[in-house]
Amino acid sequence: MDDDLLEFCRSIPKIELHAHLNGCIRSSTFRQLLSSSDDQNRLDQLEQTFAQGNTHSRMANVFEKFALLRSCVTNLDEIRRITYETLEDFSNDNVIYAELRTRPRSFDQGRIPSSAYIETIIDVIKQFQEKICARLILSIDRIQSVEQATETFQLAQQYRDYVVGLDLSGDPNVKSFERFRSIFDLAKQVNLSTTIHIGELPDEECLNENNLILDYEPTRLGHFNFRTNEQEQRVIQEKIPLELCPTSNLLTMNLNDFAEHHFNLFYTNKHPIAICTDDSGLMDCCLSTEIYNIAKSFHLSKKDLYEFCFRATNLIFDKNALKFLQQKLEEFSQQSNIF
Ligand code: 6MZ
Repeated sequence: MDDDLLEFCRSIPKIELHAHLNGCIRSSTFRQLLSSSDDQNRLDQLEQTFAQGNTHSRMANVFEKFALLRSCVTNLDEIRRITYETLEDFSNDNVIYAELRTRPRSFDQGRIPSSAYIETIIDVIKQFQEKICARLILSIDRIQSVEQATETFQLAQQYRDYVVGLDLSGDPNVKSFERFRSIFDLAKQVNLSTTIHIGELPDEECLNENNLILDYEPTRLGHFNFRTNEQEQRVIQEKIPLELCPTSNLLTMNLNDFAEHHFNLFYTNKHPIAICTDDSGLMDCCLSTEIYNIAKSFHLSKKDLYEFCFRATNLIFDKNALKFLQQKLEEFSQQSNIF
């Protein structure tokens, strides 16, 4: 391991643009929240069998873990804790700006509404504001109804001070972008940025859905693991920014090495890219090492990395934070003598 490069990746001020809040849960916290031994055993089993499968079964495994996680997070205190620990972990890793995404949820059969869920997260974001500038992206889950998704859009409007975007995520087996298209159109009308998970499975239906997503022209795209050459060229020509999550992509795509990751293809085309963690807790990764692994695999120098991180700041949804982030990076470059 190149310690000097790793230290550089740790110390450079970073931005995180693709992090699912509940997926960031520390594994120790996840274990504590699992109440029954049956659930503990199920988690053990899922962890043991993950690596055996192909992309489809790995995805199924990950989504079973998400279902287990969802069932054991049952109140606002737990969400407060997960948000607190997530921001603490990012801030300790020198992440200075983070867009956390989450699907709003109610607890206690609706007695605690989704607005309380969002307010709890915003409370913690405020507590951390001296250490890290955090914003929210609200996620529509592919399995939800149009009514539920409309409620999420309305919540995004209600909390615009902190909510900076709308996301589509969830089990990629469910091809539902078309169903939600009208809501994403509304988002455009009110200048709410959008990011859509695209190309997560190697199948025909997924490739077909990619076209519908590209026709919509979202502000950013997540993953883009599986795509046709035509779709690839379209994204490059239209300069639609990509959120790439190396460890998560490597695991779900079943790649042997970071060197097989599609980062380089887009990087060499000077495409706008952000390196992100996706689910730092569940995937057991952090942003510094994600950046380090990519730098190592594709022979990026410190100067390349600095320029890459600087360019990525242009992709944030809360443009008010741009100046502050770029200043932090400039201060860092002056102190670290990379040029
Ligand atoms: C698609 C993903 C994902 O919303 O409860 N999520 N959706 N692809 C992925 N790549 C592996 N990783 C996470 O965070 C957890 C939820 O984020 C989505 C899933 O719907 C998961 O249940 P929140 O905070």
